[in-house]
Amino acid sequence: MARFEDERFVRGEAEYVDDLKAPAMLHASFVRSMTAHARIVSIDASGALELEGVHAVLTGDDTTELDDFPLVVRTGEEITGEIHPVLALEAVRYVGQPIAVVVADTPELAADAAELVWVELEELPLDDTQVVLRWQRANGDVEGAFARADHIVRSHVVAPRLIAAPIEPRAVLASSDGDVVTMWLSAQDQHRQVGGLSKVLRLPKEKLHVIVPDVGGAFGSKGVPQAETAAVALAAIRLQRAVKWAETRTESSLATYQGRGQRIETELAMSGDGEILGLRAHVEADLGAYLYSTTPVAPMTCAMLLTGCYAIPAVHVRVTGRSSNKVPTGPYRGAGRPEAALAIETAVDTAARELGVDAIDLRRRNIVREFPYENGLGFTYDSGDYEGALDAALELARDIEADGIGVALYVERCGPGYETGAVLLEDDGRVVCLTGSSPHGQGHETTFAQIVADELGVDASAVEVRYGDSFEIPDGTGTFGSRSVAAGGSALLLAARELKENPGQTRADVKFELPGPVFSFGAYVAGVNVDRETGEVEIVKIVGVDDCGRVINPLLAEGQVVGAIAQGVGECLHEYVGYDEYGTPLAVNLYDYHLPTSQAVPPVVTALRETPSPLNPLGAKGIGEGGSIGTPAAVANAVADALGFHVELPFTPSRIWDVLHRR
Ligand code: MCN
Repeated sequence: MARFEDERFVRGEAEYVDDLKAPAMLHASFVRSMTAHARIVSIDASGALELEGVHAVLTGDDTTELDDFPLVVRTGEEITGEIHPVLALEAVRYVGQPIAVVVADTPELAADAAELVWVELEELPLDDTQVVLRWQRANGDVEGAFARADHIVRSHVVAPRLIAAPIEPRAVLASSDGDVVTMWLSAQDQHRQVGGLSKVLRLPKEKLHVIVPDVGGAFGSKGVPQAETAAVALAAIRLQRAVKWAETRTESSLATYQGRGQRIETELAMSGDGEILGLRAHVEADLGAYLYSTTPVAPMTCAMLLTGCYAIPAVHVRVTGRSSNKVPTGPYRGAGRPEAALAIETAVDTAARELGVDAIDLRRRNIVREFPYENGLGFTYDSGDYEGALDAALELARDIEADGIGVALYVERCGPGYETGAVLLEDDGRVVCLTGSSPHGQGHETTFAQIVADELGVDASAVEVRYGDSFEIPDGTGTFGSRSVAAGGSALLLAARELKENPGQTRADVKFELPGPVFSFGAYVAGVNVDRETGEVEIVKIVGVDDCGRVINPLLAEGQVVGAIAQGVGECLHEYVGYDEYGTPLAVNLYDYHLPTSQAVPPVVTALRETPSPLNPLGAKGIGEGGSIGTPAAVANAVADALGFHVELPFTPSRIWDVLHRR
């Protein structure tokens, strides 16, 4: 079934935040730091305020009454980093950090006035890197495994910082009627925005109304509130006028939290016949200048998934997160899972090469076959058929002819947590669903309608799916971690079931809690040709076999896989944010930062397999991230197969050429 929502999108009838207008609306523009580290000596806004039509310039001094953004802290984490300030107080610590917000009659005037705000900065040398996050976990007899090992295989991988680059950058419209603050946000969902902003603004949740209209993509980057969102809300409260801010592409590149930024070292203790006896690993993450709520999440998720699809009895992993004079990192499609797959799959291929055994055989020798399986790092894999996925991928990849062929397995954590769902039977025969999970490209309106329609035995077109309004749907979790179908879909299924079983009842509300995360998985194969004269890597073909339990909509699920593979291709071939010695980012727009075009994306062959999850009534797991997890690991192994050694991502011509010439 094709997506219902697409008609609205292709006709240009979608309503994004920047399409919205409020009475007497003003516009905001930010004054940002042009240096990576400096002390703020003085800020003179008089020139800006003299312009007719400029209503206010707010600086750090106006934010002293605000609270901090909340922080997500997991068991055992030691976090000491500084929370991101709404507007810089005494210092700036990365290029792009918001210093002041100018509010004016038009966006153009606000931008012009922002240039008249005179900020005197005393430049400072880059900060010494500080450890701001520490975590470790050990399981089994690690010392013994390494003492017994016939070979110790060492490898490392780098996952460079990435820009999420959704088609629609961030956007905020805030207004206040003196009692309730209403905010329309381009965000992944309303609940985490309400949670974060109500704390920062010190507002009770019932005084903060968040509405998420149509959203043009996020890829993880609009999950939690960021400084600009709070600053625009503050301006609206101060002025008692509606204020809108729509981010430019350059701001999106500079100041939206970035993804990845990890380096992972692994050591495998191997027996002579190819058994993995133990794993030691160290995840080092560049977290940036400050912490946003979810900044520590990706390196933690990476660490806990480092055993991948393999039964490794003894494991010791450590996480060290460091500060830097860069914009903070945060979740980006995969959020730790691609890094983990890249690390363990590189390690396994390196082991095969060093031991002189076949890399597929080595995988089969160590693959997890019994479920549920506890991976020793705190995760229990609910169900799986890893070898079945591997066999299917190899079968589909048989015709690949290329200089190098790489294989990768992945396991993905989806969820856990709860989601809300309500189903209402209207007098006119329509069925209305309310879900706490709000889409930004995934196609919830179609998928959730299908789930409810199937259960009630009505046509899916009779089902309306509503989401994104914190007053209409006050409780919920949101869209991230490929959790929406497993958690939100299950809530709606159970609500529909309740209505079906109770004639006369017209509304059912369900809060469904996943008893634990569900673990999707897959097997990827990539073929690459490497031009040794130019260093150019051409991806010939990618095969992706993904298993997300029961599939609700194969067309949409496949769309998720293909989109995520394209994103993975970008990560492999061109995407990274470099910084110069002064901490200046070298990619600030889509001319410098190369997203994959249709020319870079090779033929993709996908197949969906279904191993149901026992943890929810749909038997579903997530598919939103799989392609971005399997692709970099498979392509990295293909490049290594072609060259005979591993190279760090991204495989740009200059890097490959350089490596070949140095060798
Ligand atoms: N689906 C299905 N059967 C399943 C699981 C999923 O048919 N068992 C289909 C459904 O159509 C569902 C879609 O796949 O709408 C995604 O569902 P799910 O895997 O539950 O993931 P979420 O809806 O929670 O989406 C989050 C995920 C993440 S984490 C990122 S990042 C991401 C992604 O989705 N960002 C995206 N996909 C994106 N797609 C678009 N277009 N834009 C983004 O920003």
